Amino acid sequence: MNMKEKLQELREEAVKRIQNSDGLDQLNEVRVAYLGKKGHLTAVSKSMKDVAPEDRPVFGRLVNDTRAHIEEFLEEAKERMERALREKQLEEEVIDVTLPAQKLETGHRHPNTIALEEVQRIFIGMGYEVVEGPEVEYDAYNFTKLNIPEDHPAKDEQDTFYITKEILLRTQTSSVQARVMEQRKPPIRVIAPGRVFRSDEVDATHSPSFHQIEGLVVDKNITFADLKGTLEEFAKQLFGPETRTKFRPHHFPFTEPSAEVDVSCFKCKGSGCRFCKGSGWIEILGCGMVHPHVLEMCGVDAKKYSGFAFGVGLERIALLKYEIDDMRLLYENDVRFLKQF
Ligand code: 2NL
Repeated sequence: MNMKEKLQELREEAVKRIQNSDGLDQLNEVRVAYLGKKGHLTAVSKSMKDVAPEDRPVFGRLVNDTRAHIEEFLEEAKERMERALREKQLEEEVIDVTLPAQKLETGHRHPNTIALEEVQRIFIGMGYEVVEGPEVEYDAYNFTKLNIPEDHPAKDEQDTFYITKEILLRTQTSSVQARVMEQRKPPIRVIAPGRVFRSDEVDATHSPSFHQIEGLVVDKNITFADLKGTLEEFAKQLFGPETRTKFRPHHFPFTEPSAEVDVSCFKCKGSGCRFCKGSGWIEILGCGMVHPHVLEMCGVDAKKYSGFAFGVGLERIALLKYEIDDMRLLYENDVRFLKQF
């Protein structure tokens, strides 16, 4: 067989194998077998030395033509296979835009949060600042500086979560206000919202962990009239403009005089209903003029300054405002419940 016939044969063989190739890997095998360093065509071109010098240009051209022809076929086959692969992929990855979308489950603000934001809005509007403090607190800030003596029943281990003799989970956010009085000079106008802890059994109106918002004003010439006007305005903004308030004398160790505040029932307007248990009044908070001894223990000159303070239960406000009859519902965080407010 002469060289020309040999090349012709190689070329036909290669084309046949290209046409029979199944996939890019097989195609590459053909390329290596014919065009590779140890391939058939390379072997043929190495036999150039056996060709008569005058025939070498013709032979050389023939080898190059054969190589080009095989390369062209390979390239064509490669493109065809890649196109087929892409088409198959596109077909498999079709997105049905008419399918219903996956629903995004969003949460809902907790009734406590809604009530807190409402109370904050009211007091910020009256020029108050919102302050926070630690939930793990010194006995000194939680009790001693607030005029709660060693033998006071509130300090009983039955009621309070002690960590050590001096450190406990705060039972009221007054501890934050005691810290504020120590750190700042009057005028002071703050509310302190936060979580408090008491060793209480869980029932419809009690929980070992709940939330309080306490307020404190200290300045020159602060009187009970300021306290009364402030809390009346608060009640009107929270429960509606026709709300009336009633201050009943009470006792707290940290205030003197002290009072509890009732608001006229916002359901029956005071005529008596199931909601206010027939009395026409609903108790909402405790308050009083800061005891001079408390001012002094917190570093405030009681001869120069006076102040008032108050405390409300956040859960109590949320239960009343949204007419929820069991506090435990507030802690279950069932989104079907939360979404109602
Ligand atoms: C309630 C009502 C109250 C205060 C909290 C307070 C804070 C300081 C000084 C004086 Cl730093 N008083 N807070 C005053 C009156 C009532 O809470 O029902 N508490 C059990």
